[in-house]
Amino acid sequence: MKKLLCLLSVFFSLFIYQLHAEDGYRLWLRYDKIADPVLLTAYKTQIKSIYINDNHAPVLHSAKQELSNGLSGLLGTKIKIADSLEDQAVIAGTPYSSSLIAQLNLPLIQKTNSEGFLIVNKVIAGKKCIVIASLTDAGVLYGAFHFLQLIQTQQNISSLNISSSPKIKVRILNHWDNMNRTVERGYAGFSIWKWHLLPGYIDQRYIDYARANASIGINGTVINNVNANVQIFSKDYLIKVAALADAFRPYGIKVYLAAKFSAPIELGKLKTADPFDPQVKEWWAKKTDEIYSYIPDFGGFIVKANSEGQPGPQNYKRTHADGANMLADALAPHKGIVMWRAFVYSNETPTDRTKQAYDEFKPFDGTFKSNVIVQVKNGPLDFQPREPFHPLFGAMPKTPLMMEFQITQEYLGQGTQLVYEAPLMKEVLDADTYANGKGATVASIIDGSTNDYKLTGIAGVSNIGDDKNWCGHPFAQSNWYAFGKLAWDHTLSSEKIADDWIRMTFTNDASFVTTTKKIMLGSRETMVHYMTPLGLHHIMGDGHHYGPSPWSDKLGRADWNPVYYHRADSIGVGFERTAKGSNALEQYAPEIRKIYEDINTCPEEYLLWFHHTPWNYKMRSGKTLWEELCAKYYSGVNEVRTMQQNWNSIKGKIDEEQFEHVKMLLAVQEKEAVWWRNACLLYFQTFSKMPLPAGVEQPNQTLDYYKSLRFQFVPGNGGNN
Ligand code: BDP
Repeated sequence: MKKLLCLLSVFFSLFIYQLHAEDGYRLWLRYDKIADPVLLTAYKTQIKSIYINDNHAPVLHSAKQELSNGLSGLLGTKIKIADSLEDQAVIAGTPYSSSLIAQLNLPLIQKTNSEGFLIVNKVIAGKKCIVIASLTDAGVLYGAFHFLQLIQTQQNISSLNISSSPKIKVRILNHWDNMNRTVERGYAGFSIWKWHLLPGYIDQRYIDYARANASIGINGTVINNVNANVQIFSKDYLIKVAALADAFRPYGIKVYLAAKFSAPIELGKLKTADPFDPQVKEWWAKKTDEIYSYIPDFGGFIVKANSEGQPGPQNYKRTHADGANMLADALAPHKGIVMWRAFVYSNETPTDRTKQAYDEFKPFDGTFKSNVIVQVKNGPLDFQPREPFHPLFGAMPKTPLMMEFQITQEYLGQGTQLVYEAPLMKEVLDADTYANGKGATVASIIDGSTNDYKLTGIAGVSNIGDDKNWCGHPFAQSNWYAFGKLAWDHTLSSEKIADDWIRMTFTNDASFVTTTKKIMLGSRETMVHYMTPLGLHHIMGDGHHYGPSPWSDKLGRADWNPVYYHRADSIGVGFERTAKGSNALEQYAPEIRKIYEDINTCPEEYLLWFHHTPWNYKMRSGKTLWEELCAKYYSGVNEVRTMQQNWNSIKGKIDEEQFEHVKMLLAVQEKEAVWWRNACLLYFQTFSKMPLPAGVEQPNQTLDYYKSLRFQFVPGNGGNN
């Protein structure tokens, strides 16, 4: 009996050890020993050593280190770094770094682009090996991470024949980090850049940040907010930026900066920032040279100009192209690029806000210098739960356009809600622009294949902060991960990305993977249901954008007010964007116009985006619009409750701490979903004058109550709290 108890206690402590508390810091790069003994033995017989001739090349060295740490952790035994080829080795390198790889004559040029890689099994001089090869060091690093992922997700590695290359060149995070370390629209703590300790102190986080990015193929980062502070261009700060660049370089990550257009005035003490002024041009040229003197591989600038109060070329009656081209000239000698944002709209312009970017930029197609790329948000408004794709995609064949997604969940539940964004990103990437006839998807525009763009790019507004687990909500990490994966290969499915992420982040346990995947894959649509169903948009709280506030009508600018967007009245609800209204539809291809213009063929998820629709309009379900709206809001709440039940069903499969963390946040999400449903339906009911569905949970508060709610210290809203 005593023996049995003893055995039980050993077993129990082992079990506890297996499920020890995870703090989320390691992200998807957990390299814990493989639990399945059969698999473990199989891998151990196939991987006995690592052979990489890195010649002190920093990126190759990172690949070597990652393989060594990763494989040693996963196999539970120190994997030898060999200095000659042995049996069962993992070899990695380029034909230039390794004569062995050169001799293999792998089809690198035929099958990969410069950052791509091959992973193949080979027998070399009688020795069985796994070869990770690329034309560049960065490609080797990406291949190394990919190989580790295969093992983390428990794939067979005995007949590998993988070739993978990024479809887009610039794959970049945009940090909206302020220099005082607040993060605009950040819900995971303060900025991870400790400016006051730089350049002397290099936080381990910078290195782990670069590793995490490299593991998903991200190759650039804008480290400061697009609402930029010119101090970043001061000598003191450039030296700090250079220290960060040094920390990221071994992982193939380039640093870019957000440039404020008025920097020549604010920092250079010039009288103007007119892009045609010779002194202004000279100031930027000199400043750019100075930046490159500190950071020789500096990537370039992102610019938010003439948008939401930011200065820009229009202050001097110049165009966006004039402004972008002036900066492009300063960067060109160094091979830097300008990412010029198309997120522009003006209160003074009487047209529909969603039309303004197209109106501003389309006329300048073909006039931008070759090192300029125009950065366009996924939709024409502003990162809403659902928007149609931005009409500029497909409309500027002679100007490279890059995508801007918002990874941080400003409008998608902020720090409290589980919303997996891959389905949102895929919906946009897969949308057909009909630019060159059928089949010109948004993805084919931004990867350059439709219009043969030489420069291609994709940006994600970061959700990273100094929270221990980086992104706040444990599931928010999946959005950083998904962005990187889609930036590399937009043909991947949301499901595949979720599957890999769950296995690497939590566990390979089959029931956990299946259930969690179900939760993730449905979560975006669920959020749309309880926030902005049927094409509603921009009905969130003022300023901080937290919670519902469809009644808001007091903000300084008409186009910041929710009432501008939903236009509810006694007849119906929705923004008329057909020819009968703002005619925003005219900015899309005729094939799209035709379907969306007709209320009877317009996809219902965009109904209220394009049509002011009568409350008693008959939906395809047979319900009236009002009944359907109610049904959607109710189903959104019910779906959150199902998410909760599903999560509860997998208790015990991961450590208690993370399980409880998610569980508590799901409870918050349920409350917030109820809040959205009740507040929106009670408000819209004042126009529809129709009853809420009978026999279901009724709002337990009045509309006045919801209107009276005030939230003072919502994170992410900078100085406005
Ligand atoms: C909006 C955000 C604002 C950003 C702006 C932008 O509310 O904080 O500065 O986008 O993208 O969504 O410039």
